[in-house]
Amino acid sequence: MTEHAVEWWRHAVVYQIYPRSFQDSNGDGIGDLDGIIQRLDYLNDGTPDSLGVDAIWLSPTFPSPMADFGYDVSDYCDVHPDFGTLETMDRLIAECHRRGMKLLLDWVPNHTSDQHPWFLESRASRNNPKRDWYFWRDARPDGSMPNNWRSVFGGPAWTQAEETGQYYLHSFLREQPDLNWRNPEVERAMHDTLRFWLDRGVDGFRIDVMGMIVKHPDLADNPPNPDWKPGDRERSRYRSVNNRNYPDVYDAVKRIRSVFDEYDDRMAVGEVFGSSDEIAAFYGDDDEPGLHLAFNFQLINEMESEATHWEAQALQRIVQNAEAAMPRDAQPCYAVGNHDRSRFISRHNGDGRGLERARAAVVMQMGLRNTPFVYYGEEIGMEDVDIPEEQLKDPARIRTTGRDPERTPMQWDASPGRGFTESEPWLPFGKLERNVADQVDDPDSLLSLYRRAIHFRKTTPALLDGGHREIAAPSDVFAWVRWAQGAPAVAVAVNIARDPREVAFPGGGTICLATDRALEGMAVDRNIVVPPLGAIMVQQPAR
Ligand code: TEU
Ligand code: CA
Repeated sequence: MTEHAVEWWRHAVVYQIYPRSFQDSNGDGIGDLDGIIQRLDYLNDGTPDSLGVDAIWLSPTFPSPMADFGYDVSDYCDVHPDFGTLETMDRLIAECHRRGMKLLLDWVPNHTSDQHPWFLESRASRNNPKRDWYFWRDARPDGSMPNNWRSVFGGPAWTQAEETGQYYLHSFLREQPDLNWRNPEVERAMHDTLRFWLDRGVDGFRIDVMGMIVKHPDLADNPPNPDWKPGDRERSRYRSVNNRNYPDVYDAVKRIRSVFDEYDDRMAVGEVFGSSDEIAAFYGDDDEPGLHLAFNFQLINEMESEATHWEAQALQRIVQNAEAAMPRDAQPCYAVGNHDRSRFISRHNGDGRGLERARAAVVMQMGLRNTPFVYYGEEIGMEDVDIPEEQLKDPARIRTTGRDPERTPMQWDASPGRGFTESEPWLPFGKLERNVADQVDDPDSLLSLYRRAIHFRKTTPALLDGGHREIAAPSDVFAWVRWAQGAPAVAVAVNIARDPREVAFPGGGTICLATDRALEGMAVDRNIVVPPLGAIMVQQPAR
């Protein structure tokens, strides 16, 4: 135990809001900041009747032409008129703080919008003072693209501009030109955009594609991926060693961290990709800290494959690797859903039992040593919505339908506007029965399980600060124990099988949380049968 208070983000449960889809307050069919303010009591009213989350992360709220729904920023220091004004944001910050909640914004440092004044200047002429703020290159002598990098969204990462005939680099859409972080003026200007919000009282940021901001100094070609075969994703044709997690990126991350350290109690969580070791490196080292938290996407990525679909050995391996790679004092952060990925239930619904797996997943998420993030609507079991072709909005068709299915409006009740809007929503609604009003008073609902799980975590020292140790269990049960000095240990067992499984808890205890509420409060002697696809937590007597 350290003498100083534990940093808030170690104990927090963070709720991700996709602002367009949470609550519309002015009848234009688009969610906005005033709408979020109206719904804060749902998130945390200080009692166990509310969800009980400690912090909110808002996907981008800045002015943007919305080519990538806000991940194309045209002004880092203002609010998009669809969402409100700076004054509304100030009120949202104050309203969060009044309830003891933190507010995180979403910082997009890798690229701006092509409508950002910096880029408009940069593209105007070769000798423009902002020319070097982005990457401009001639075609190769044979007329081909400056290098072989591919856009994450498909196609080459280069587009030719009429003004000068040169190509500019965009790792995502052509409307999202990459900033040149090796230019100190860019770094300074971007650091200042963080200070702008930190000065206003924002508690931190989720940082978009953190690992791509610093590239190979000569933008060298990526080597071919020997495992790639025709039909695989185009972007994996080459190994992204020169534009993703390039070694110099970690120094830039440490300098970003130092901006956060100019303020008290702020937090940076990075969207990073790669192996457990690459993820761990974003936390910095003993000499210099990096990010406070870095997302680990392996629970999503690996569970997407049929072979490891909701599989105990895979879950165990991911957590084992993360625990082993983490630097001292670092806390993992497992992503289980976000605005880029299929909804959890839809990802695990091959046999129609996704909802049961979602119940087990929240017990797992709150039981693991990590800072849990909950994507809005997961707590009521929202699923991917099948959207007719002509209503699709996502320009990045990285899957056949893009990412619209997981971005549909929050369903507050069963009314025609679902309590979300008085008019037409910007994306269609999902299944009528998955809504807050229908679940809020039902003790067996998924929403009630989320509330119990979050509340139990909040009030249980072993879950907040305890270490992680695996325990022996049948091969299709993922089981571990969380333990802290002087506090009762908590053992967790997640049964992946569609049959009951018996698990031994040496020392026994009391079932304190279960996917099946009827089990809660039961004393455990030693062995307990965990229901099919179910999960339980057993609080053991203090040692
Ligand atoms: O995502 C980065 C990213 O690489 C993802 O797009 C991911 O590869 C893909 O969605 C997998 O399905 C971030 C944001 O989360 C995303 O919404 C943005 O579109 C992207 O950056 C560009 O800013
Ligand atoms: Ca609105």
